[in-house]
Amino acid sequence: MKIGILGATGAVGRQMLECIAERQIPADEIRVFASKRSEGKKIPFKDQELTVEVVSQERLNGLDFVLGAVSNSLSKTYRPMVEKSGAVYIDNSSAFRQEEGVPLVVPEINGEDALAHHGVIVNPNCSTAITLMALAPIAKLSKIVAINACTYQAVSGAGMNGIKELEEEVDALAKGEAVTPNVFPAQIAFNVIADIGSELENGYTTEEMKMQNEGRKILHLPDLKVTCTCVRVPVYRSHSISATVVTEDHVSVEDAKKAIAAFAGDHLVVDHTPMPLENSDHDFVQVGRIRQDLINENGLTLWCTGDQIRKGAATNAVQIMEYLLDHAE
Ligand code: A2P
Ligand code: 11C
Repeated sequence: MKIGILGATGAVGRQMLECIAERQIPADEIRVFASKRSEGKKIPFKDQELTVEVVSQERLNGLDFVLGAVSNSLSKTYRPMVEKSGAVYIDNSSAFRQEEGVPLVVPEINGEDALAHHGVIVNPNCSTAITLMALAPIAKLSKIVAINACTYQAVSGAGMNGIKELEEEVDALAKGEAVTPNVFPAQIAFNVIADIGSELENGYTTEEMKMQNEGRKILHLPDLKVTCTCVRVPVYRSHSISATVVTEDHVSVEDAKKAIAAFAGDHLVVDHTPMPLENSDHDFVQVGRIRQDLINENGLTLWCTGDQIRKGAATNAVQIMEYLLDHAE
């Protein structure tokens, strides 16, 4: 089996390689791709070193799976080449998430959707994936009608440059120097910024609307209503989400806890407040502070956190590949 990774030098691409090694995916060959700047660079993988290549049709040909960890525009450029190669493309960008016939998959929730693919399968937005891991078990008890969420998103959600910007700002401020934001719209060190994505006509941002648009597709709930505020926080890894979920029928806190604890995957209900530092670089999503909502009789409010580079991106993509391999005829 041969796997290619687009954007293998980036935050998500590197993590994909680690996940492939950790999960012992039986790969005979892995080809790693990045920009011209990185051509020839070596990336460690198990006991080998992989050499970074630039993307070409010839180098994609012969691959069985291509995992994408590049921007929307690059993903749009490379998709036809991957399709021509015959490989299944598992993309992490948001370019094709709403396209009819392209499954949008969190394997624990709607893995079977992946089997209906026509060559392209996509990973959800990271906050959406983490939130839905916490809420999907509740959907088994009663239909979810609405979600009200506020996210606390780590800087690595913006890639390697996001991590670098926070590091550099903390360093500069400690020395009393001024900072000039570049990746984020304002200084992120010692600050929070409720501005992720670009603003739409309804006043919400593209990032905020993903929770509704992608939630509808993954949960198969076309009428799901979501109000979301996305906030960048000075955390390196792991997104946190405060969510209120409104169900058709009343679900008790006890029943919700039991359903979450019984849910597939390395899911964890904790009796303390989960924190990003606890699950940074882990695959599990933590859920805590599950309580009766005080506004909605049929509402539950909870707090969940998970590593968005892993479960929100790389691990999820590798799990989709595993799911296809496990269900291959
Ligand atoms: P490079 O390291 O050579 O710039 P991140 O989101 O963490 O910044 O990662 C983005 C990824 O996309 C990196 O691996 C980056 O490679 C890769 N990339 C950027 N431009 C291209 C390109 N033209 N072709 C393929 N990969 C690219
Ligand atoms: C962030 N969640 O933290 C974004 C990055 O829909 O895949 C990923 C955007 C997406 O900035």
